[in-house]
Amino acid sequence: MITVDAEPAPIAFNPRRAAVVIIDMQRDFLQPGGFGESLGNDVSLLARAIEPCRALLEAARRTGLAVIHTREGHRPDLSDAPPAKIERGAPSQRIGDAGPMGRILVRGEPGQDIIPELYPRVGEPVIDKPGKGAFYATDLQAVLLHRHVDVLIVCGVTTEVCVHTTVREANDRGYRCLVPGDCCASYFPEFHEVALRMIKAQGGIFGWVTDSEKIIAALGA
Ligand code: C5J
Repeated sequence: MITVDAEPAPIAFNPRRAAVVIIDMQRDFLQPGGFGESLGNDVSLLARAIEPCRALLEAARRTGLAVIHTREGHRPDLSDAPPAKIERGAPSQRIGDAGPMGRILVRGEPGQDIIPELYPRVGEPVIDKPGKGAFYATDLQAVLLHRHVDVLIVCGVTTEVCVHTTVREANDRGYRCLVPGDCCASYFPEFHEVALRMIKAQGGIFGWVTDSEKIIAALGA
């Protein structure tokens, strides 16, 4: 067992039953010319999460913690992309349109892949998800079940969208979620702050919040 200093309280768990889940650290969200920028966002705001995620990923790999990556994206024929999602907002380019990194948010395109700094290693599951939550229309729950995982360390982007949705989905399924705030980022810094506060409020209504250094220290990495 290890204990991680967190809010609203320290959390103790067996690291053999924990997984680091890295949400959507994709070019489409973090680099110019992708989905994030097409929605009018300053994608440079997400870069702050890369180095803490890299350090945590390295510690997890070194200590044998399970690592799972997710990617938001759709089938090339867009048959799994709800028209309401494609039509939403006033983006300069829509899902499926050709951009400088390939078709926006389409599986198999360079833009939909994970940034090189955090690229998955062989044996680390990559969950392709059509929605914001990593459980919706994916086999994530089966992957966790077969690895006997009951604690999720949830990192990635964006804090209030795909990280939050996944934490909520996981919480309802009985997983304990620990969120290192420095491993998450948002195009809206105020949403990032409030999203973290929402997780740990009311005695940890959705989970626990900490930072990467505290997890790395507890792992003894
Ligand atoms: C968004 C995500 N923000 N990965 N996706 O559309 O948070």
